[in-house]
Amino acid sequence: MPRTSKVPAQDSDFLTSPQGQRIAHTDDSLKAGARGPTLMEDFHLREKIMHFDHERIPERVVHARGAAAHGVFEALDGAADLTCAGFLQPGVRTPVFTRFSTVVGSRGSADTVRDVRGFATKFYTDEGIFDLVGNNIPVFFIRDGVKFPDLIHAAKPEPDREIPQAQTAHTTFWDFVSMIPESPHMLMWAMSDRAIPRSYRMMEGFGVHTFRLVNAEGQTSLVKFHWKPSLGVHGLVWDEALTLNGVDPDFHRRDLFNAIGAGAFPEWELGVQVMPDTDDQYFEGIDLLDATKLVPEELVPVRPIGRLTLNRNPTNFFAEVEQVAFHVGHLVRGIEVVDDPLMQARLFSYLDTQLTRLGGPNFSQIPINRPIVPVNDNLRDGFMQQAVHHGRTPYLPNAVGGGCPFLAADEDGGYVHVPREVHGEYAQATLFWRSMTDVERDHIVEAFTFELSKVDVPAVVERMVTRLTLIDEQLASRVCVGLGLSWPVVIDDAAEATPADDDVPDATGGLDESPALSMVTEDLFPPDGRVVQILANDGSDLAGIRTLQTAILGAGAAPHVVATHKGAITGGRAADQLPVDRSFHTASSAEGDAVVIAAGAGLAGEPAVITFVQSAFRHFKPIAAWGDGVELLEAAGIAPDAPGVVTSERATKTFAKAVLESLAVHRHWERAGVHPTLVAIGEEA
Ligand code: HDE
Repeated sequence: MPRTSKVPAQDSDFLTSPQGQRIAHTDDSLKAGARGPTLMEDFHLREKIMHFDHERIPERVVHARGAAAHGVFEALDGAADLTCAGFLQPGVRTPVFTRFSTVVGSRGSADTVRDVRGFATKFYTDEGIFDLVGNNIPVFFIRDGVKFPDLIHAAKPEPDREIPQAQTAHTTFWDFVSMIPESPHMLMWAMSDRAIPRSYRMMEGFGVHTFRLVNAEGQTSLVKFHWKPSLGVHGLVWDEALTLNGVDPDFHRRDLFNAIGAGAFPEWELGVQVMPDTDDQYFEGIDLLDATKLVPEELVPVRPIGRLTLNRNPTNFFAEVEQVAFHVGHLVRGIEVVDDPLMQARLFSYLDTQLTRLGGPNFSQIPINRPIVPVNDNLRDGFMQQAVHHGRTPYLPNAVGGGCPFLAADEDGGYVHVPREVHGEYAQATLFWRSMTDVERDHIVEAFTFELSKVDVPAVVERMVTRLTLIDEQLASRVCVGLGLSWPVVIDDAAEATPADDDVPDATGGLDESPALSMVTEDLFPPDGRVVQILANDGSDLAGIRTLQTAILGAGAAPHVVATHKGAITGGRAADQLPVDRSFHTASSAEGDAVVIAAGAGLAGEPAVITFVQSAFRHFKPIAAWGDGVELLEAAGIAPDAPGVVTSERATKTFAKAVLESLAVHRHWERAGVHPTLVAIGEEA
């Protein structure tokens, strides 16, 4: 549904001033002589410069860097008994706008940094706006909003030097979190590959907090929201993330924009874990008001209630992606928040921040923020008021205005809060570590080692290693190997190491492991929008490349021909030409999901191409070659029978099918050997 502005904007064929005067000349200012001085009466100059001077608005305090898309949400029949929310009744379709973001970096920072990702969706429902403002990680660093400014001050660039940008790998972040006993669970997630997603399209999303659903009979239940991507959950490997920050700092933004542009519409299933609404709001020993805890899916499976499809790119980034204002208090009847102190602070913050960011209290009138239902809010005036309100009774109760607008009772669709009485653990971090596959553990060890290597105060490192010891001794000792620390670390001041947050004896619901926490699975995923790089050159087998291109496109993936030069490559005959998508000057294997070497390319003697193929192999990606393309594999030291390597005499359909099947696995983790830190601590088994 187009969300257009009624403000006159681009409806003249002539260039005009903002006041509508047609402009005859815009290249020179009005001058007294040929070279100046410029005259004050040049209203066009002054308006043009004045407006330009004020084009920027403050970026978001957090989540400044983001990308978004429009789409549609269709309810399945899973929630009808849980909530009276109209948009969750079976078959109802609701327009939506979803914005993904990093947390720490500024607006212009790179996409593939290690960070939590925001996953915020605005539902333009028939009962008003509902915003689900979540993250791609199901828990949070802190459980009380009063600590949020401290967390963000510690994570943002250090204020004396404004370094580093968009990173938590620095002293102040680790100084702070090492003293926050509830943070290790989230830190485990943040140091996992979840924090370097392959694509926004391949992330899970979580509401994080518990919500209360209310059905038509007034019965309530407590739920946790989950978004599950149809493409599966996939990460980059760290080395790729580093490369991409240079090669294409817009990697995630571009990926989303291109996928939607190409018709590979990303999809997620919305689901809920449903828990009983008990007085203490605990479930199996897990505090449902504590955002540092999750409920394992093995205890409460996720019940699907809807499907989100993002199918339209923004028309104007500023008007839509920058000006969209999410707020956790934008709720519709049938959905309520709970007493969780993190949520309660958010309820204040999201409204408040818009006053500075969007310049006043009328931000709901900005096109992207407008509800699609009639509004009559009795709110008046304020900066940038767009409405011309009529009448003289913007107050209630009134008799002069006939008592309008009326209050809506429950049967009129009014939002009625369910009355509630107010009641004024590392176990889950360990559960996370135990649930990881070997390769995921290796990556967590490497991430902690990288981040703590950037910390220049030894006491902070030691405090953090002590915390890791409380999660798992093997984890701590492996990190110590990389940091060159002896283990166990002895802390002089025992008081420095705040005790583990295990006051709740069993916050794991009795589970030793929760496989749902792991990203590395045996599942196969559709290749929609995945990039297959075909390495070619003049003299390549163009017919073979075309066969492969057709098969890849047919499967919904994107073939990129990468050659030594841009323009076109020729086959055996000069007349036969094929367009090149990228040359090796700009292409990196980190941008692709698989590499195929064409016959006849003769690239085996090119050092840059050898490195290209080697890095794809080191990043566990499918690799294939046909004909004498195999020579490049040999030059790169890659055995043709290594896991995830496909070779063939010719580029037949069968070969193309094998490449696509290999792509569905995403990465061939079997290539990973025993991690050196395991050898170092004598646990190589
Ligand atoms: Fe936010 N958060 N947050 N946050 N948050 C903002 O709102 C805040 C928290 C999240 O794409 C701000 O409009 C406080 C948890 C997302 O526009 C601000 C606390 C979760 C986005 C704010 C939290 C989030 C924001 C900045 C602790 C995951 C981006 C600009 C009490 C469930 C939305 C703005 C978008 C944005 C405050 C904690 C997610 C300053 C005070 C937990 C996805 O209001």
